[in-house]
Amino acid sequence: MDDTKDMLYFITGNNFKFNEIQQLFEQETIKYNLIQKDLKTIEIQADTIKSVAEFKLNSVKDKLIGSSFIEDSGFFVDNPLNGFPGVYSSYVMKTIGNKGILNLIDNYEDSKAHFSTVIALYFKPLNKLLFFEGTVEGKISSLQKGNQGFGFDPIFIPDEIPQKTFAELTTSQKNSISHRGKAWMKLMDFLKEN
Ligand code: ITT
Repeated sequence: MDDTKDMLYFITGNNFKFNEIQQLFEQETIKYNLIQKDLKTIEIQADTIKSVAEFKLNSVKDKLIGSSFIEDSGFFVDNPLNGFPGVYSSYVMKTIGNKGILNLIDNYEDSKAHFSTVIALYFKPLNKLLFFEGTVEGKISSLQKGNQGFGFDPIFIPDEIPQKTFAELTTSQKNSISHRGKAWMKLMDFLKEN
């Protein structure tokens, strides 16, 4: 760790997410050390992942000792499930999982899906809460494929790489097109300017 740099805390209990962000972070030259903190956050059931993210960060606001961010992600099957599971993604992953989602779909060729991420940053120097969003569009694979990544990755085929699921990509390939990668780039642009 570089003692001359400020700390930037990523509050998450999900090590897969942290590893993706850490790999992106290592490509940058910025005045921060990135540190994972697994604080118990509260995830409310709201209509948008932005409201979930805002509540999640505010639920630990009293415990923050420096600039800190959380992120909330959702997986949306736009066709044929009208956006389900969306804000219910964690619960659906724990209950019916990828197999359950695949069972709800007949026509994989015509399916449409996306991932969205909202990063909520508490930026200490300005005492401000800021949001950075990222989305990736794609469709649903008829079979679970690949063993990289996590969560819904084995059933999501991004439009940019139409032959492969997210779980068949390396972390750096996924990061270069993913919801999380895009939200992260916006956060980086902000931190470099401030
Ligand atoms: P936190 O501690 O950061 O809250 P979490 O695992 O609860 O971690 P989310 O609520 O943001 O994260 O994620 C909702 C669900 O979506 C969860 O089941 C994840 O596994 C899944 N998910 C999130 N990002 C994903 C990604 O990049 N690829 C596949 N699935 C993802």
